Amino acid sequence: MKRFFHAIRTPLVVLGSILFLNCEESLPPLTDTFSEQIRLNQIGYYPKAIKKATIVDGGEIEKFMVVDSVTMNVVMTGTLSESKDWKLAGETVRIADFSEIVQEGTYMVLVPDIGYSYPFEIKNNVLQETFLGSIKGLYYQRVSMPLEEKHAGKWHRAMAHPDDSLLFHPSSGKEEGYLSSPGGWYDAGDYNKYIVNAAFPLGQLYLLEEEYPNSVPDNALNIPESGNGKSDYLDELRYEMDWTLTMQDEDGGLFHKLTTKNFEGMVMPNKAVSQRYIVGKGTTATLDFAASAAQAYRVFKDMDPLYATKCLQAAKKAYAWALEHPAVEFTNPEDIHTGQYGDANFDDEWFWADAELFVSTKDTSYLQHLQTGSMNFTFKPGESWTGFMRFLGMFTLLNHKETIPADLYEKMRQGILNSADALMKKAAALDYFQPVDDFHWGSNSDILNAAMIMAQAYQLDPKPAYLTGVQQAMDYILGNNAMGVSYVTGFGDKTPMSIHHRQSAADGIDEPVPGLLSGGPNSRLQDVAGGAVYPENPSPMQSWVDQEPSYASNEICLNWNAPLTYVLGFLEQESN
Ligand code: 9MR
Ligand code: 9MR
Repeated sequence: MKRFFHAIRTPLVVLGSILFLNCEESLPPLTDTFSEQIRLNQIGYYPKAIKKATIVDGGEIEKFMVVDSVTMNVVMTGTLSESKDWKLAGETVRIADFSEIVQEGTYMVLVPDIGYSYPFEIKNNVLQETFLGSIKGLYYQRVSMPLEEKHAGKWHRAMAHPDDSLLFHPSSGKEEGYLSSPGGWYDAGDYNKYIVNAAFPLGQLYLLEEEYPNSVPDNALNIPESGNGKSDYLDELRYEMDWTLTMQDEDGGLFHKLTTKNFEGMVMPNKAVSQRYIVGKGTTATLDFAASAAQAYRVFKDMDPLYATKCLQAAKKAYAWALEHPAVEFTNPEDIHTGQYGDANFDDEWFWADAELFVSTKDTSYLQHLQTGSMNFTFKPGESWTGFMRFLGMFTLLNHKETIPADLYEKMRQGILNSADALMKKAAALDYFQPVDDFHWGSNSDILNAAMIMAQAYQLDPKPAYLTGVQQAMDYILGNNAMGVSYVTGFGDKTPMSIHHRQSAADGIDEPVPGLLSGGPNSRLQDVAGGAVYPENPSPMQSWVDQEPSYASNEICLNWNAPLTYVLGFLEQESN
């Protein structure tokens, strides 16, 4: 990056803090090039938040400044921390702490001999646009309808995948007939639809609505339903919920997925026309659906009581099927090669379904069933849809304290606080102040799921440290990380441009569809086989490439966007 002369300034002591007398000519000129050695939240910080930037390879440099990017006044001069060797990041860094700046504005961190950081804001509601953008990202995943220019802008696209007459694959247990199963969101960079990974993100998204009702009003998102007098958030979630309802068989069980036999090429949705099938039926899909549909009852009951009741009935019917089929594992049939979303352990799905159905129905048989199982409060990176569901069940029970026995409440409360404390301890010791030490496929979602636990702890016991833990996890996602990238497409100065997302790859538009979270560094590098090219032996936190073939590090996915939305929504409610 651009180097410049080290200007000599006269120190001046003002109100106990050392400022440098600022003559405009003494600041290095601002060019178009910002330093990639300065990592920070590229969107910005809440006034009261802890605010840190990471300076990579700064050598012996000890000072930093914060400059108001409008007036070019130096508003703070500070001392960098001691240098640290970060193993996960594979970097030597110093930290610039500028938490003392609470005045709203747009700023840059300036490090002599290194340069300026990207400009960022300090203000209340600093993440509101990113929050709304992450929900709009889901709109862009809509199946079975055209995205019109007035809602989708330059990412408008034609109708595709009506999904109204699908063949049953033998694994579904059906031999003849067709299923109509339109709508919902594409799972990820691929065009298939998977019940496990529809119900799980819905669960995370419903949680936000239950905790902070109507935080996204009508007309906030510019989606087709905007102007109907109802929350745009609920309109968007219902688009997915409606689809999952169609995947329930008459006997109550849920088909596992709606998919082609092989992944389609990197083409637009309307060019991806291979035959789609209804595949499999199993216990995880059925219980996950039961849980999310029971939640849907509570979320939709004021807006549309009839719809809410329909969801609850479907949930009970699914649960009844699961009681008859308590451990039917799904694995891909021989001729099906798309996402498996498999899981041989059903405990967390049972726990989640029991919790949601109990809270929605007050029927104590669900609670009794739940109490026969054990509870595991230890967060494990990489578990995602194979385990994180149990936390969703706990969050719901904790949010309905009055409905559960006091000892169960206390046990879970303590468990979540302990779990959050363990995560905070990790975050304090780990690179970039985030709580994950093992980087799997979708690591960004692990960081956000861990942040959900800290957010829950903050709701149970509002210690500022928990809020800081959540904020710093978001700082990581939005640019304070070992790639210096804000991982949300379109939000930040340096964002993923070549995501593994079929529409974004095929639409001829430079910018990818916005509001989508890249999976993030993944030390397993499974996509080398698919053509991704990494630097030699990347560190775990640098195992990410902005390349379209990198499905193991740079795809997008519903269960990654959902905790992004949850955490952004939480921060917008709690940080101002
Ligand atoms: O595009 C597919 C992506 O959505 C999946 O997450 C990923 C892993 O299942 O697989 C991708 O498809 C690749 C396939 O597995 C191997 N051949 C190359 C495909 C992508 O170009
Ligand atoms: O997130 C999933 C990851 O944990 C698995 O290792 C990977 C390969 O099976 O699949 C990922 O999920 C993909 C799914 O199978 C198909 N749609 C895209 C998902 C995100 O890459």
